[in-house]
Amino acid sequence: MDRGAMQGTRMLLREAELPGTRTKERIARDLEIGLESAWSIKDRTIPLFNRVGRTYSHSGTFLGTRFLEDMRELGGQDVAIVGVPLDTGTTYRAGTRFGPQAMRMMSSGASGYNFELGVDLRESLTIVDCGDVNVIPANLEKAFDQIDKAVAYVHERGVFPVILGGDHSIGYPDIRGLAPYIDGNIGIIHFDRHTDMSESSLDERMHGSPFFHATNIPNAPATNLVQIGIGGWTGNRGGVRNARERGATSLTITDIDRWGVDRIIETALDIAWKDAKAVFLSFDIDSIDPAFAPGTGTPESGGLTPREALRMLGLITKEGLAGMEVVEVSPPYDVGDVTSLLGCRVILDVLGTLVEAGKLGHRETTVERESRLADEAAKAAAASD
Ligand SMILES: [Mn+2]
Repeated sequence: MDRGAMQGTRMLLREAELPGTRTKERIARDLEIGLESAWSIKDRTIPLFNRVGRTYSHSGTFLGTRFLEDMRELGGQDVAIVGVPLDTGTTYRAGTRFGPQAMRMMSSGASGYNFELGVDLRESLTIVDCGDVNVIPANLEKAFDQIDKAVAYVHERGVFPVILGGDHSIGYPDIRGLAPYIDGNIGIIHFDRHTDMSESSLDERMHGSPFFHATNIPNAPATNLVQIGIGGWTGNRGGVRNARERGATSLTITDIDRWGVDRIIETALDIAWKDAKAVFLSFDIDSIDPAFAPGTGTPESGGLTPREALRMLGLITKEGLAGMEVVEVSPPYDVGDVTSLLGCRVILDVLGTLVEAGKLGHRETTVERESRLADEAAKAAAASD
């Protein structure tokens, strides 16, 4: 057979004849608006933020907010949604790379208004969705560099980050990106069934390691780390030893049952805020009982109920936060999207509480409301004349 007569041979040659101009232009544009990657990324055509669109376009943006295509425009908004579609830090069941997209999709059912809080997020906050960080799934350290740089950029621009995970390994770069912007110590309030404080798992810094490495950061001491919901049969003794030796605080479900939510959170806040300038919230969805949140990689029975967790979040958030992450939502294991829905609920409740407590965005004061109503009445009167 003549090799040249084969379509395969002809098409190998044809590819070289196809133009690449538009592709080159798109890459150049994406780099400009998606910003330069971290130093460790060898392929310099990969931008820091994924601009291609494939990660969010199937699911829409979080709460239908504006997609901030040009990251140079970040600044002046209240909240930046940042997706981190990573699951190669999992040690058991993967799938959390689909977490950001699933939470964005489930957020589309929310109006932004909450009856119990009396808050309308769309009126009080300017939220932008920054799309996803370009993570490097085959190299967690490079992924951490990307996440750290992306999160640092959001803090540098003075915007409150809401990080959609992703497995819990991202907790380390999320805090590493925040630490330089806090003029003092950072407290961490961490909901989880696991301490996530092993130095490594399977020889790498995986999703069981974020708080070992985060608390090595000089202004994020373990003495300001409070872990809520620890227990069950999937934990790791190395992590427990590190938590003990470093002086982290563990609170169990039994503690919550015995002392009650209000007293437990009072204690948690005292410890997290002791001589600290800011508190970061790390919410692992596996802290919730798998009856309510089955879509996660390392489920552990006997966890928190959503009502307990939401009440605790309300009390914690009232004191203010410097950023938050929701991690370990794993849609392939989910049932009826209930886990993604709960992940969204956690975010919405935190944002609503921050607004209600006057810690973020703008809540209309009584004086402002009266003057707005007077303005509106005057306009209506003028229109009817
Ligand atoms: Mn965790």
